Amino acid sequence: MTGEKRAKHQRPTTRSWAEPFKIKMIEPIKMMTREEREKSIAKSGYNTFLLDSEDVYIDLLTDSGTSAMSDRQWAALMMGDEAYAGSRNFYNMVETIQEYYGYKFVVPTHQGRGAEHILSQSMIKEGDYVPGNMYFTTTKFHQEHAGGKFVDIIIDEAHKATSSCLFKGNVDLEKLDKLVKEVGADKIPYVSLETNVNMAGGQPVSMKNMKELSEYCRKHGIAVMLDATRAIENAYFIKTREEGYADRTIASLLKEICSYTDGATMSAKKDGLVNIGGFLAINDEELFVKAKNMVVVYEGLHTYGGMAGRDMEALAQGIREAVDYDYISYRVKQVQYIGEKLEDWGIPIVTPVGGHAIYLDAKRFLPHIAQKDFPAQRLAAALYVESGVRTMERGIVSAGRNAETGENYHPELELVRLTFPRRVYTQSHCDIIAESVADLYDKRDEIKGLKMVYEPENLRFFQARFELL
Ligand code: PLI
Repeated sequence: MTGEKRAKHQRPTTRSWAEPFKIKMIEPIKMMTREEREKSIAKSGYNTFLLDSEDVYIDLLTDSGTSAMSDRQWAALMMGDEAYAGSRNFYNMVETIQEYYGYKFVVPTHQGRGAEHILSQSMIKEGDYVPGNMYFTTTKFHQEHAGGKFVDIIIDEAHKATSSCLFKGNVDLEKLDKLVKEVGADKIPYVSLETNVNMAGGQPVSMKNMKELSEYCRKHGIAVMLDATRAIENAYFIKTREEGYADRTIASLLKEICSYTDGATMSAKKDGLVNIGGFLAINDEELFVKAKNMVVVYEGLHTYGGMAGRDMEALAQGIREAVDYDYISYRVKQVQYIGEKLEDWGIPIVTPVGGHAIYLDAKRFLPHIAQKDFPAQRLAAALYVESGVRTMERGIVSAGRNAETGENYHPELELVRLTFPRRVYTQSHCDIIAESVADLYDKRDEIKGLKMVYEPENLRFFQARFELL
């Protein structure tokens, strides 16, 4: 062996991690040519949401509904009781949610935004304020649709792309207190608390912060509603980063997180390891009755809420698997693995790396493109052309417009999200992804901006179209 060859295969100083599962079934993927990808992205209006999935090599658009289910979950599908009313799968799902999340009542929904809709309509009145630790697109939409005004109360550190803060998802209690003093607690139906804050880069909230928030809100008679979509990933960060929690199980941490809140909306398509499903879980019986009345109008009967019996059974099993330490530590470490590579290679990403995704910092990746020319949108399209890797814009397009003034929001963070489906891609895929980003970084000066040529009224990032400048 030559010295050069040996250097390529240096023995690592720490033991490698590996996927805690083996592959039983495969789904072939294909790589198109660069020219084909150029045509495909132009046809899709430079919006990765509009690409056909068949034209994608490695799909990092989202971790939502894209998980691989286990053999036990597939077996659970066969136990589906597809009764219109009172399916045994519903009761099994409810018992599992009660056991692991600890809430008293459960209203099933087809996915997270179904739960957000019902919660917002049940609790928010015209003219209310809904403080939250950074907005999420659908969550804020439903809060505003119900007549509320979202107020960002996340710590300032969350809006910085690079930071050494280990809990960038934390609520700034002073910001909350200022709002309470300004508008009065009776104008605040609840604080919207998201775990592993998606738009901040998958950043966790500390247990200490949740406890303090809960104490503050209970004192002022304000409810705390959790977005539990990635609460299990948050629990992993508490275990590994926050003092005093290292010996705790993920399940017990999840239950403690929920204990500081009065209810939760959940997109089961993430932590829940299923392809569809969600729920609203609450402790207040009056609110439960109201939500149950509403679910039958918008989602389906209160014992399925838009899910098939088999989906509810798969979710019950998925929750049990998601709190397994070996699974969740692999899940987060896979993301960290790519993050470390990119950081080592000097590629600008959001740090610390979060739980479900790597976020490229488009402002530093493409400093020559002004925010009005959609640098992150352009970067996502360019990465697809470079490598067939599909990602998503999380910047000025996703932020949308101020509903009152019609002006574009200009978020501090202009990001491209590389989101990892759970249990889908291997470490070799991770290597390809990191190398693709690095190759594109070398060519960054050639990339120019975009102009928007079609803008839908709501949640524009899903369907907006662009042309090259
Ligand atoms: O996509 P839904 O309707 O099941 O869930 C909406 C939703 C609510 N909260 C949070 C934090 C989310 O991340 C979320 C959906 N996220 C998507 C689709 C994503 O790609 O991140």
